[in-house]
Amino acid sequence: MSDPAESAGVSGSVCPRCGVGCRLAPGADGRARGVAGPANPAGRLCPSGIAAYDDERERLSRPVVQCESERRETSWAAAYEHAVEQLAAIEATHGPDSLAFLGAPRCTNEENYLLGKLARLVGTNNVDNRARACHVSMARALADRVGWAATTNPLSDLRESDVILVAGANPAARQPVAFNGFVRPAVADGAALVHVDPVGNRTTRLATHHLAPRPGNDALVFDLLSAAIREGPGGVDRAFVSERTRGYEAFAESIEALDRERAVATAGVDAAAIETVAGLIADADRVAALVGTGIEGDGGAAADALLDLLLATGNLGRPGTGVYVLRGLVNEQGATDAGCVPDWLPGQQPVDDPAARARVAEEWGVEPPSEPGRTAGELLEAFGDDVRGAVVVGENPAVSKRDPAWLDERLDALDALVVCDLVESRTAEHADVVFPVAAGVEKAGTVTNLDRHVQWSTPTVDPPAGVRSDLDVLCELGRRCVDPGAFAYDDAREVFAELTRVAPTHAGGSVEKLEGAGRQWPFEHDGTLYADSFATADGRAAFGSADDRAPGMAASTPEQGDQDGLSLVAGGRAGETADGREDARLRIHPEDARASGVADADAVVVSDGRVARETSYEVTDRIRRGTVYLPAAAADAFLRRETETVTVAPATTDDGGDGSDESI
Ligand SMILES: Nc1nc2c(c(=O)[nH]1)N[C@H]1C(S)=C(S)[C@@H](COP(=O)(O)OP(=O)(O)OC[C@H]3O[C@@H](n4cnc5c(=O)[nH]c(N)nc54)[C@H](O)[C@@H]3O)O[C@H]1N2
Ligand SMILES: Nc1nc2c(c(=O)[nH]1)N[C@H]1C(S)=C(S)[C@@H](COP(=O)(O)OP(=O)(O)OC[C@H]3O[C@@H](n4cnc5c(=O)[nH]c(N)nc54)[C@H](O)[C@@H]3O)O[C@H]1N2
Ligand code: SF4
Ligand SMILES: [Mo]
Repeated sequence: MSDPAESAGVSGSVCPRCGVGCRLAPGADGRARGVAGPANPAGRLCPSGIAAYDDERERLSRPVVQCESERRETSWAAAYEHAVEQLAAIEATHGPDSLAFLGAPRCTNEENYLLGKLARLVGTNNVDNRARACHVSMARALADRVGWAATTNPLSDLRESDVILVAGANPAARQPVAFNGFVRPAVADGAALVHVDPVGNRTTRLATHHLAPRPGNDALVFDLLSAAIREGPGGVDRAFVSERTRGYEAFAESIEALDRERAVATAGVDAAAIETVAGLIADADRVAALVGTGIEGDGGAAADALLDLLLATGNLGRPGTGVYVLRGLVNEQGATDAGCVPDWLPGQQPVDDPAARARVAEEWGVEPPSEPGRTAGELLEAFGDDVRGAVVVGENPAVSKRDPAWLDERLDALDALVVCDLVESRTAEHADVVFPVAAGVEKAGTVTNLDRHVQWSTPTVDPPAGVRSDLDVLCELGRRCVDPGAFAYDDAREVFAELTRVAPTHAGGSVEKLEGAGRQWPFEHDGTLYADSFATADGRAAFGSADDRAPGMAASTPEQGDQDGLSLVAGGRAGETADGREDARLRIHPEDARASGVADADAVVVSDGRVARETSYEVTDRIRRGTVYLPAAAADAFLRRETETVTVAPATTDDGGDGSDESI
């Protein structure tokens, strides 16, 4: 495959390990070395990126099919035939909506685009990707109220911020190159760093202020800040509010009506600390917010309240302001932009928008279905019921906070499961056909990082003999399932060119124009979004209302969490220790440790009454009282059961202590 960007002087792959999008290439010792790019202008990498080429897992090199009870390797031709036969039979009997297409935050924009196109040409909008599980409420709040479901500003704008607010995230550990390259220098230059998180972590170490609310109460914190700012002089940006927004009066009334004393008690925050941070924001010229997965648990209230706070203070549309969605996976942003979602066509255009449908129809030759499809979660629930077949590309739904036995059952209930993966993943084990594919650093294409930079990634190592790219597999499935002409592409560049014609966000782009530094979409106005107007129907940003967020407060009495047990907060990812450095220790406040009688124990047992788990522990006053923290790997057993509170007790020495789940 020709590599058009090579001639434009672009080198290196985009790091496949997280959404920061650093560029890298193999170094002399086989480890990765950094190549300067928009996210790592100094060519830096974090330890995870340096290990980007070390994958110890055994790669698949030949397609695998399951026929009756026999599982065997086979030729590509036979595997395609088997997959297409099965999918076609399901479609013929049960209709296109009986199929699900799950992609691909680890794949390129072109691959995500093709997966969406395949689903829609088959006749269904049942296409979704994992990003929904990570940052959906912040992304959707941005889409609904200011225009685009994406980070508003370039990372480089953070150098101009006076206050950086980090909520529900640990970028010092999770997006380290972005944190060290853009947040740290801003703080060194005098910016205040406010960390809103019930648990102190590596990010808190650099913070100038730490607000540690009771989990799930960020909306109250942001509304309390808005209330305090409204009271003081000069905090509300009247000119911005009147020229650029709508709905301020109703928002102001709802803030006026907030029972602040009760809100402070419910959120469990210090009223004086709220006043201090409100003063900082009111006095600052430029405030930016960085948000992670920790604010996603309250149904979107925190995302809404944060946007209201930023809008009231005029902190959108200028360098140094805005919202950064700390996307987790390499192409989580791009999977959404390329249309791998059930309700949007490429370019974040609603599936029922006539103009978008016409644009797509002109390229595809047919109109996509107009009813939004089902989300990944809804599709999984329906596996074996009215969803009979699935194509899964670059994700592994069997790895999830859900009960693994339930997921195994759902996957087995399908009539056909087709999987593209590098390895025999837990999901691939259930598949009827597995296509072995190339990894991110082994293939060409574009990916979009957490600040909307679209970069061309060149292959920097050879894939194992015998594997193909997801792009090749999706083109072949498209040619066989739908229409040879609609999937006749020579390479990723041709697919990208089509994406630029279909998606308004990508209009005017070309691989050549991405050059070394990439480009932020919308390509026609890259840089800071909303400088002149918001991407809404009337060009104004919409305020929400604190009234819509009040039910949370009514439902809980202030001290409830503390009396019923300790609130469990989890972080990090399953399968690894929290930030690659810490072990799976429970963290607990000294007062809670004393009250639980564990101050001198060697280890503790964490229990929700039905499941118990033994861990080591750390007593620390950087976590709020009444809350305990467990890394995801250890917390999964509880999270799967939606446990919110746990008790902690000293471990007795004779109960095995192997750290495995035990029912009690
Ligand atoms: N229990 C538990 N579940 C979790 C989490 C947790 O902490 N605990 N975290 C959640 C979060 S934040 C996320 S983002 C998700 C992640 O969820 P997933 O992304 O679904 O999970 P993984 O198993 O990490 O990766 C998916 C698969 O993609 C394959 N892959 C990698 N690159 C490519 C490629 O280029 N092409 C193809 N076809 N395949 C590729 C990998 O081999 C792997 O099998 O998990 C969520 N689920
Ligand atoms: N090294 C490494 N880096 C990664 C990944 C990885 O696997 N390894 N995965 C990537 C992926 S897929 C993702 S999604 C990102 C995740 O990146 P983050 O979203 O930063 O993930 P966590 O480290 O789990 O941090 C979540 C934080 O939210 C806090 N929290 C929990 N509940 C609440 C609450 O109610 N309110 C507030 N304010 N905070 C709360 C937790 O205490 C925790 O500190 O990381 C990405 N980066
Ligand atoms: S910060 Fe993310 S993209 Fe950059 S090197 Fe580390 S893992 Fe890779
Ligand atoms: Mo994630």
